[in-house]
Order: sequence, then C-alpha cells, then structure tokens
Amino acid sequence: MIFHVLTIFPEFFRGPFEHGVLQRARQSGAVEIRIHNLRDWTPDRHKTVDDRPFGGGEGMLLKPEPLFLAAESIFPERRADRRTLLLSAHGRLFDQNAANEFAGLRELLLICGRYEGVDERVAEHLADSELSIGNYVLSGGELAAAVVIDAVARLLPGVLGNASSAAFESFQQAGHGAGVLDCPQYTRPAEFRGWKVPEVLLSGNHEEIRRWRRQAALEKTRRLRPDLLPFKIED
Ligand code: 9D3
Repeated sequence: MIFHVLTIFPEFFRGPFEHGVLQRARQSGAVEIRIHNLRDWTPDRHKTVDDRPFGGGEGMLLKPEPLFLAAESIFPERRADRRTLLLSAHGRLFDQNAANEFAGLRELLLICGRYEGVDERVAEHLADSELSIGNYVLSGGELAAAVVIDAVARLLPGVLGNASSAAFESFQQAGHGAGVLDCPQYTRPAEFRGWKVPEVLLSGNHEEIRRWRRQAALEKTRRLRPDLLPFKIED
C-alpha cells in the first residue's frame, strides 16, 4: 500500500516510520510512504502556503491552490482504490473500523492542515472526507497522519510477523463494541518489589489459565473501558 502525505513540514516524518514494525514493512515493500512538500506546488517565489481569512478573524489558513495542485499531481485521476483524506479537528473520528476500511485501499493521501485551518473548498471539493484522531486540539495534522499510517499499515498482509497477532488484539473484533481489552500479562520475576504474579499463571494448568485470563480481561475492561462492554457483568 502507498501512503502519501502532503505537509508543510516534510522533515517531521523523518522519525516516526524509521523504527520497528513500520521500518520493516517499508523495507519489505509491503508499505511505501511518500512525503510531499506543499511548498513544491506554490507558484510564487515566496512559496506562500497560507493567507488571511475572508471576513476577518484570527490566524492564517492554508490556501487552496497549492493543495489542489499537489493532490491532483499525486492522484491524477479518481479511482475506487485511492482515497484523499483531510486531517482536521472537525473530521469524523478515526477508529479501528476506519483503519480496517483504509487497509483495503491501494493508495491513501493524507493532507495535513496547519495554522488555524484550511480553506473550506479543500474539504468540500478535494478531500473525500475529513478525519480527526480524537477530541482534543493538536497544532496540525502531521501527528494525526502518523497515527493513521501506523494503525493502517500494521493491518496489511505481511507487516506483522505473525499474521494472526493483529486479528486477536483488543479492538480488532468488529472494532469497538464487541471488543474486550487484552488480559493482564506478566513476565519474570515472579515477585517484584513484593508484588506477586497471580499464582494460577505459574501453575501450568492451561484450562485454569484460560479461565483466569478471560475473567481478568473482562474485569479489566469493566474497570477501564466499561463503554466497550455491551452488557453488565456480575461483581
Ligand atoms: C481551537 C482551534 N480552532 C480554531 C482556531 C480550530 C482548530 C484548527 C486547527 C483546531 C485544531 C487545528 C489543528 N488540528 C488539526 O489539524 C488536526 C486534529 C486535531 O486538532 N485534533 C484531532 N485530530 C486532528 S487531525 C488534524
């Protein structure tokens, strides 16, 4: 899958994809990430990407023309297996269902907003949709784009070493709703600063361990994420 990122801060993306799973996915060719500098599509010699809002108001907006020229050069024609997303605080919330959907595409273009916002014609006539990663205010779309790429890339075939490990994770089953958090897990030592690992995990009784894990996962979900449970569980 090819991820395109359109940004005024191309250097921002030097770090996030050069470690771990994403790094290996790029080396194996399962994932390609192309960073595009918005200033490459500015026609003026000052490489102007922003301007003041009509009608007055605080701050600057990203101008439409460089964004349209860039996006039209990256995706010369519309295709069902390509998607253009505007990362925006006003977008639909990104979740595991959206990640699954995007993982079915061949190419994804992520447009990063900056300043106080983006000329509305980009949302209306250039992007297929607006996407937010959560109900908090970021300074721009770059961190959000990195989050989306990470969540989508790890779903692609051949990206995780063990093909089944993505499928069994929390949140994976039908996205939020049917999901339960992972059970608590422990490694050595069996006692650390007086805190003991649950005895059952050391017992070697696999049936007991399975029952304990299921119960512990439900209890942890009820405690930390009761919104994920479709039903109440007994005390
Ligand atoms: C409170 C600021 N608002 C008016 C000046 C609107 C606003 C504009 C631009 C709020 C945030 C931003 C920059 N944020 C993003 O571009 C962004 C974002 C986010 O802020 N939260 C969650 N997801 C995303 S995706 C892109």
